[in-house]
Formats: sequence, C-alpha cells, structure tokens
Amino acid sequence: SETAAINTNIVTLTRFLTEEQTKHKEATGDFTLLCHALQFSFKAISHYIRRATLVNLTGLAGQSNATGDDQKKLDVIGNDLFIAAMRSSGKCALLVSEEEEEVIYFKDQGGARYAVACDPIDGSSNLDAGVSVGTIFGIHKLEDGSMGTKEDILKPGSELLAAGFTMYGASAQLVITMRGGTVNGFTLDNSFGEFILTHPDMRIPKARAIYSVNEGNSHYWEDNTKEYFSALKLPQGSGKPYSARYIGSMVADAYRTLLYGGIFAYPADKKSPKGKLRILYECAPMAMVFENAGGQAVDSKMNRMLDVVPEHIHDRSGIFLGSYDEVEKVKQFHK
Ligand code: P6P
Repeated sequence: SETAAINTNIVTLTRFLTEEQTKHKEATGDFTLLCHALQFSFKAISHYIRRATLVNLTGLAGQSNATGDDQKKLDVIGNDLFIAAMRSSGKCALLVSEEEEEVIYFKDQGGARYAVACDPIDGSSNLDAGVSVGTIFGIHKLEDGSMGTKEDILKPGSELLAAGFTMYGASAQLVITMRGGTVNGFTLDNSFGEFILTHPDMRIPKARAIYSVNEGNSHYWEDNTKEYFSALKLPQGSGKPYSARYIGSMVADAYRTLLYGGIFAYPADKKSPKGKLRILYECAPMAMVFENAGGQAVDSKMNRMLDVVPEHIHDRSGIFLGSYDEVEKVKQFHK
C-alpha cells in the first residue's frame, strides 16, 4: 500500500546530532549548537549557489583573497554567511577561512570552546561553469584553559574533533565524521529544509582503478610521481589501464573517490614545492573523512596527512587521498 512505501523514521542531521550528544554524558550541547550553525550555513550557501546564475551573482566581485585567487561574488557571500553563522552560534572562539588572511577571533563569545577552519566555497573557479563546488570544514576543541589562540588550530589533523564537507551538486550532500568515528552522509531535502541521513557509515572501496590528478602539471612532477602515474596507464592485472577522472573541484573529486574508490592526488611539484591544497581546510578535514571511511591520506613525502602540523594558517601540502590499497601503491613508488 502507499503508506508502506513511506519512511516515517527519518533521521535528520538535527536528530543525528541529538542522538550523538546523548552518547556523551559529559556533553554540554555546545558542539550540537555549533553544528546547527554549521548546517544552516550549508543550507544558505546552497540556496545562493542555486540562484547564482538567475540573480547574476556570477562573475568577479572585484576583490582578491588571501591566496590571490580572483574572488567570485559567491565566495564573498559564502564567506560572510559562514562567519555570521559561526559568530551567532556563540560557540566558536576563532575561525580560519580561506577567504580571510588573518584568523577571526570572536572575542565576545564567553564560553566558546571551538576553533573552526573552513573553505566556504572550494572550487569556486568552476562556479560559472555549473560544476559542483563545496564547503570544507574542520573543528578543533580549544585546549583546557585556552581563551582561543592560533595554537588551538595549528594542530595535526589527528586532533580534529570533527571534519567534513558539503558538496553542492544535484542536491547538497553533507559528509561528516567525528575523530575515531564513522563517516555519515546526509542529503539536503529542500522541502523539509533538513539534511536527511542517506549514507550511514560510508566505507571507501579498498581499491579501484580510477585516478584523479591534473595531468597539466605532469611536466613539473618529481620523477617518482611521473613513474607512478605512468604505471597506472599500463594495462593492469585486469587487462585494462586505470580510468582518469578529474573535475578540478576538490569536493567533487573527493566525493566521487569516497563513493567509488580510487586515488585523488594533488602532488607537490617543482612549480609548487609545498603543493597547492591548504592543510587546515582542505587536506586535513578530507584526510580524517577518508581514514574514518577505511582509506588513507598522505603528503608528498608519504607522511600520514593527519600527522602534518601546519606552521601558518594558509600552509599548503601535497596530497594523495583515496582507497587503502591505492595509497599503498603510491607509497611503493615514493619510497
Ligand atoms: P587545478 C580549486 O581551486 C582547488 O582549490 C580545489 O578545489 C581543486 O582540487 C584544485 O584547486 C584544482 O586545482 O590546479 O587542478 O585547477
């Protein structure tokens, strides 16, 4: 009958966070409130991205950000929405954004115990082409007694309390994980205005013959990196070479890799010896998601990505991210 087809036990992100909180007796509810502010910013950014073309929000905003990228109007709106959500939550002591050269300290937040790193709209250079972009975030807990300083966020990714991203694709897909926890995927249902649990306990396939890298940089790759990617282009045990898939938007490439398996890479090279992707709000949060889903993430020296400690808030790193066995293969070529 019609009623049998309707799921009346819907797990929204709001409910999921409440259930998570009750698992931790010492929880004050502050993390839950911070995550409510987070999820609102994803809903708001999703809203504006869907309307960008219609209300002519595309095109340059005439400013450039900390990393020198041309800022698109949506970058500015996404950043402002995120800052407002974090400030109004009253639970965020400091915020690092890709769009802000300096740390933002929310001084008027008495009991705020969290430090947040984010890239409000990662991959924004693809916006006008209608390619999926996303928001990447990491949440650190302040050291006991700390009032919130840069040191609270210049930590290895292994100390992240939570991390994840929202990809604004056909629908807004949120992927979130807690330190040592499982990876859970939610899909924004616009009619409810709620993120619905659609991908509980995500596990990345152990191996998959898909590689995702910008071949346009291959002239600058180190020799061992060149040898690695050349080896993938030869017929494998299956008789077939790897497939190449590169979108150029980290959240989209990462989400496909998480679901299908394979390897995503942005190697450090002779042109960018420190790599391109930023540690605090691209590499580290993605590394925690992938490790908790059974995959791996390493930098160009094969260090575990979650062990890398940034010196400055916009520090970059090379990264190989993906299926457990695929990263093992990377290591074989980068001894
Ligand atoms: P390239 C987008 O600008 C970004 O920061 C990531 O989202 C993406 O993975 C990477 O840079 C793409 O860089 O050099 O391949 O265009």
